[in-house]
Amino acid sequence: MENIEPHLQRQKGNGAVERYDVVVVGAGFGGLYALHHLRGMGLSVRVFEGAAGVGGTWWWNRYPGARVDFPGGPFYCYTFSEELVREWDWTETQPDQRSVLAYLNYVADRFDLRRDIQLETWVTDARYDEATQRWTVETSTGARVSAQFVVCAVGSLFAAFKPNIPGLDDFAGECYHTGRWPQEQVFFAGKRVGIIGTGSSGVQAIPEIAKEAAHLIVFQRTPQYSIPARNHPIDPEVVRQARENWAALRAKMTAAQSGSLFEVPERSALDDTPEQRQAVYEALWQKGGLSLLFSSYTDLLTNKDANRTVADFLRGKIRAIVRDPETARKLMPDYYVGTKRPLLDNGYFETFNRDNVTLIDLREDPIVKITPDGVRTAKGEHPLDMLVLATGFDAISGALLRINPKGRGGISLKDKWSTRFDSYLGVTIAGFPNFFMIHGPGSPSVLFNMPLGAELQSQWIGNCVRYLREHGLGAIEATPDAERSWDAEVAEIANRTLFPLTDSWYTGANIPGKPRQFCVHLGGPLYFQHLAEAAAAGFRGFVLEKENPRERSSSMAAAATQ
Ligand code: NA7
Repeated sequence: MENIEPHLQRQKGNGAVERYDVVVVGAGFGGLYALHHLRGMGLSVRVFEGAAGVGGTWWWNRYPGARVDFPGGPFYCYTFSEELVREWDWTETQPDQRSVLAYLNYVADRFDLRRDIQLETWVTDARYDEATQRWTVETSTGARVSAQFVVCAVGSLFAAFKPNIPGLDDFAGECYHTGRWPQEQVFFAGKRVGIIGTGSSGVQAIPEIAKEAAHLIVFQRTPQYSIPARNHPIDPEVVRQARENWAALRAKMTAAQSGSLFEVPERSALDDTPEQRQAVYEALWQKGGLSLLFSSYTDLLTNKDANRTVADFLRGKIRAIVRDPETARKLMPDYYVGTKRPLLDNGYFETFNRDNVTLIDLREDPIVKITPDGVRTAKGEHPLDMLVLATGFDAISGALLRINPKGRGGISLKDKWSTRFDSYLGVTIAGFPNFFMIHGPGSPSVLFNMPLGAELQSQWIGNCVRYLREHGLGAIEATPDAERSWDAEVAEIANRTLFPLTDSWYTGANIPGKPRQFCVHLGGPLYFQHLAEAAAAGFRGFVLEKENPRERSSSMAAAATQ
């Protein structure tokens, strides 16, 4: 398998230092919009992207079956441009990876973004200099640039996690990680394939691989609930109405808990009789998608008894679909539904009825080691031609830590975040002036409509830069007090839910040795209200420094007039 951390390979170079107002790291949904928005303010912006193309997560995750698992089509895309909404024709309710990547490439061309994006360039280091109030950013190509601001749009699900299973590097067959899927087509036909991992990626990939492979062995550590995606062609009438009412729909999405247009339920699951609940769950199961969790009852994620009702329903579905009772038993999940990333599938449980698919329950039959020929579990050998690692990511904080920026006094992010992933507003970090995150720890990130969330955060960052420029300020930095109370709020909201009770990548439990902390702000619109209020109060919770006169930016006047 190729090195899954190529961005850690440094190259030396001695070129001249170029100066920008802003360096953006990453050219996915977040980075592309940050470039468009900040450049539109008259700022000079340089984007560094390690991949050979734009797209971020959608560039890397090209494994078979990869699809949007949120309400898709015109609702999982940029919202800022009505023209763009009118121009781009989504064809399916759950667009596949190719469609999303094609869309992002269209956006890059449509808004002339490519001229400011440098591809195949990993940011290897970033250091803040207090005297100049600027960051020096180093890259894998040897280019070193200076910028007043750094916007890290590196993605919540970028740092692919390769588990430390004995012998993994000795495997002699083909080996791929779903989050680092090769550009070239991968052929499964006639091959004995093994897949480790049954999260969103595994559950999407397994039915597709099973259709082609001679035999597929699924190595499952934690059984999962999954809901049929029921992907289908988009109703043109839905698209027409969305286009006609875009401003109102955008406002509605922005004000919604998840950033999308789910109907909001009004009843507790415990207000209904078992028969009524069954009817509600069955109707939403037939409809497909996340409505079963988001539009059925108010308290599935806050009340254990309510959650058990939907867990029982979903376990019943597994029993009904999977013909072999022993396989169905192994597939039976037992955590609180929704507290791991909810899964949408296209025939996942049905796949276990195929003759060419075997399920190994690693809780009963753990992996002992990987050999050159396959996987050895406690109960036997499993010869393989190909091994797929669907083992997830060092999520939310992992990609930022791989850059490991050095802030005030040279403090590294690894030191700062050695025990807790503290942030203020999920966008800034005390000790790291003029440094911003899109979808950072402490923001709604993966539990809000991500393109929309990235737009709203980028706009806030733009307002912040404009404020500094208009007031002759050179640096902004969160205070430790503001950070402490922000973290307390994130934890307090999470503790009203069942999320912290489950081991998941939301809590960091999937990465050995990672500090446990629920890193998602679950406030939805409350979060964006906090952002607006902090800005309206003159950037409350921040220390604002006067601009060093020698560092006055050439584009200051342009930015101030926007
Ligand atoms: P996930 O959801 O983190 O899933 C990773 C899976 O890999 C999960 O089933 C893990 O089991 C399993 N895993 C991880 N390490 C091991 C080891 N050492 N042995 C066996 N099994 C292991 O990542 P995904 O890529 O599926 O999902 C991320 C997606 O979320 C993203 O692509 C979006 O679609 C949304 P565990 O549950 O930890 O027991």
